[in-house]
Amino acid sequence: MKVLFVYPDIGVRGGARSYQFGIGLLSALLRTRGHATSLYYMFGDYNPAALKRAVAMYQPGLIAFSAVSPQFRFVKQIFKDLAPFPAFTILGGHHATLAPECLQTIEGLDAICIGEGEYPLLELVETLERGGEASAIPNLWVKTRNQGIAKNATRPFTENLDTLPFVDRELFDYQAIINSDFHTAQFMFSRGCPYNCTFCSNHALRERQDGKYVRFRGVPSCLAEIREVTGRYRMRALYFNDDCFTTHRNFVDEFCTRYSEEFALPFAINARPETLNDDICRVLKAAGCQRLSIGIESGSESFRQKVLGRRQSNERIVAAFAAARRAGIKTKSFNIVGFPYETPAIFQETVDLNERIQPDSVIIGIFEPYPGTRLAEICLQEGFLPSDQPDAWFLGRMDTILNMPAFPRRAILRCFRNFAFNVYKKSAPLKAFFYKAYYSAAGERLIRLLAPVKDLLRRLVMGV
Ligand code: B12
Ligand code: SF4
Repeated sequence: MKVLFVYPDIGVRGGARSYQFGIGLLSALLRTRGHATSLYYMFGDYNPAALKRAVAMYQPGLIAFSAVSPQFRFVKQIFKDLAPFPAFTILGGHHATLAPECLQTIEGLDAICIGEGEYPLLELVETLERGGEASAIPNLWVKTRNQGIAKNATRPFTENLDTLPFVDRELFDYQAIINSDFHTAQFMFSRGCPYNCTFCSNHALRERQDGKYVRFRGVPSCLAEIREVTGRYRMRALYFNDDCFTTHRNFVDEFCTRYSEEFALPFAINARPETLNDDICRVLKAAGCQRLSIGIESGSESFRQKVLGRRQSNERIVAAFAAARRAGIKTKSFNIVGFPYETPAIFQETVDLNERIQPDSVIIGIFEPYPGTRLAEICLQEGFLPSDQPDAWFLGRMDTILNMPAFPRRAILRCFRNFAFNVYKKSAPLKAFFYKAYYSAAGERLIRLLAPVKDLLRRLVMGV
């Protein structure tokens, strides 16, 4: 059967193209079973006419949408503008998994998939191909002829990730993605995260299926994929986009030893502070790790523990950044402003902690309530949200939808715009001014204008 994937990536800050690992895996598995796949990547602006042409030209037997919550409203719009489609339609990804009731809100959408989609999608394709009934496939919610919805239970998480094929990068214009992302190729070697931060989707995803949630691929499989990708595309660096690459020390040791025997490309990873010390940083550096992205999220120890579910002291965070610096690895901190119950005074502690640590670069976003998360529930209970319909909750992490008298919108925006400037204004005024422009109201236009020299700017500001 011919399957057309649709990946909306509309209006996302920065204008870089992105790769979607979920679609990459689904496509790879379908292809190994002899099915044909194609992709309509809706990048930049919303353009339904071009999708209509793509459907007419490709004539798929199945149209498979993938969307995170902030992109769901575009999927809805696509159906308003183009339905009925001449094929069975299904939506998967984080939004369908965490807010499955969304199926009812789209006329013309036939089904949604909850959780990992490889085997549910394969089963759907094979069922449709032989003219069978799709309503009993585990993980799928399917609209029935009598206006009802068949809600099937989920199967367990795929236990051994090595049994899955490598992601299909050919489906996307993968070289263009590398080029637009600082000449970096991205990989994911694991699924799940052992922590339970209340603002992140992980704790909600873990509850959607049974079985082991945190899984890593074996090192030989990771290296084989790197070998294949570096052999096929041009790049200057790699980014291992796992939620926490350093979750298992054994994995890090084995990976680093074998990676450095074979590859010379620098790489970057994400890590939790409590997994970092001098020893692991030395191992990472020796293998080529050039940057560590570490979540601080909030600089207030008590707020982090009580509201965000992150039990770690400020001293542990400071020690993690210091260990990376001693090893010669650049650092980047992730921060959020506008959490429920946050106040300007609590946020000031985030500025203070970053000022003390002086990461090589910082990034900040405005809190968004992702469906199914504890913090989204709290926002609803406390009346911080204007409606209970998630479609309206997302503003690209650059504005807030929350109505909190103790931290009004204008104050949140001010904190967001000035955060990085305040972190660096004493230690690195030039960097501080660059960040001021980057996070200003005109920042998005500036980013696009400076796109041709963004590599140079990144080296100047971040050192990598
Ligand atoms: C890598 C990543 C990115 C990358 C790649 C984008 C992408 N869409 O994958 C980049 C950096 C570009 C990115 C950007 C954004 N991201 Co992001 N990202 C991640 C991350 C770390 C991993 C996702 C991943 O690759 N997982 C592995 C793959 C294999 O799993 P998967 O994508 O979920 O796909 C599986 C299933 O969902 C399902 N499935 C998926 N699609 C479909 C379709 C069909 C038809 C079927 C049947 C099944 C199916 O089957 C797949 C295979 O099992 C997650 C956190 C996490 N650990 O999940 C956040 C996450 C997905 N991102 C998130 C967000 C909010 C964003 C942004 C909106 C942020 C922003 N404002 O800029 C953008 C949106 C970009 C976009 N258009 O999608 C949120 C989404 C929350 C939510 N409820 O929707 C997450 C969960 C992080 C969080 N805060 O909790 N992201
Ligand atoms: S450590 Fe990061 S990825 Fe893991 S649950 Fe917390 S925010 Fe999510």
